[in-house]
Amino acid sequence: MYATNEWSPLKKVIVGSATGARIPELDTSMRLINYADVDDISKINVGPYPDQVIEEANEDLEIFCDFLRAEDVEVLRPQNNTPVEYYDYCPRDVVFVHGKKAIATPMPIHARHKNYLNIKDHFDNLTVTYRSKENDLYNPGCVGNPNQLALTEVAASFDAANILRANDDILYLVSNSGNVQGAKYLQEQLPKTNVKMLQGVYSYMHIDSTVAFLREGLLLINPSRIKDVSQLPKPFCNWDYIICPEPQPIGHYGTYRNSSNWISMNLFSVNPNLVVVEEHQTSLQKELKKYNIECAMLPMRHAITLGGSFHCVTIDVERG
Ligand code: DAV
Repeated sequence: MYATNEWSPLKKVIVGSATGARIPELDTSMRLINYADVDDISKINVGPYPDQVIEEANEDLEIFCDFLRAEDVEVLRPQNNTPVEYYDYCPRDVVFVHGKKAIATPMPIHARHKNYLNIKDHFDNLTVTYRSKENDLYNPGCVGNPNQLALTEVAASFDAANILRANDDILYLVSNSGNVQGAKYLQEQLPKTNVKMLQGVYSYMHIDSTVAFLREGLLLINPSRIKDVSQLPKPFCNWDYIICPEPQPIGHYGTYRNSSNWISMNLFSVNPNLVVVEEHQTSLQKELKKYNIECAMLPMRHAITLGGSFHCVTIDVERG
């Protein structure tokens, strides 16, 4: 049996690639999903990321792959079959894996609708979900207003990075990158699993800089977004929790910025006692040590520039 959680011993993983990474034209979906918190979009760089960013990000990804191989993990990489309209840096966003089931999710950004093509051959049986391109899927009122989400409910729409797995239970963040219809669709796909929605804590992209699962009954929370664990649905509100220490800022390249400093907590579990953490996050390392969790401290220089650290740049294809 394949494990269906975030922490069981890792056997096989896809690690992303920065090659070809670019920022697409700001159509409605890009404008509202990625930049709802930006008033003036005239300064957003469109086009390929600078060569330096791509080269350094790829160097750090190679170091990460070598580390994983030394831990006896089989490492797969995106193929270069399809031109990259956005990026292959964060496969986590693109395909949701639950045991032997893999779902290419209905991603809200149009430029990512074909993102799964460069990793599809790594799955035996990939379900590709219908993705709406209708304008009424998007809510222009979200700009500058985190209380209004970017997605309406006319169709299921979500990035796989809005989800965390804990065996029989799944935590699904409702935010600009995942709507309630998306959680319902996921529940239909996984009838034996309880899909629990997390709402009203973080409006922007993805769950994995807000909550991390470390092992059965233990999670890490971002105290700037989750003021009290009672905000989490059952059973997670009853788990033990670690409050993530303040991030150590690592900066970003020029005006390219795709995440908050809380990408510091975007860690990736090799097993319940070993996680990979960005190398400057020593306060987090100390905190995890108290729970017998060792941190492999590795570089990820463009985590903020490109909007992803070790959880984002992976898909754990097999754990057990
Ligand atoms: O905290 O800015 C990071 C997105 C990670 N996939 C943040 C969201």
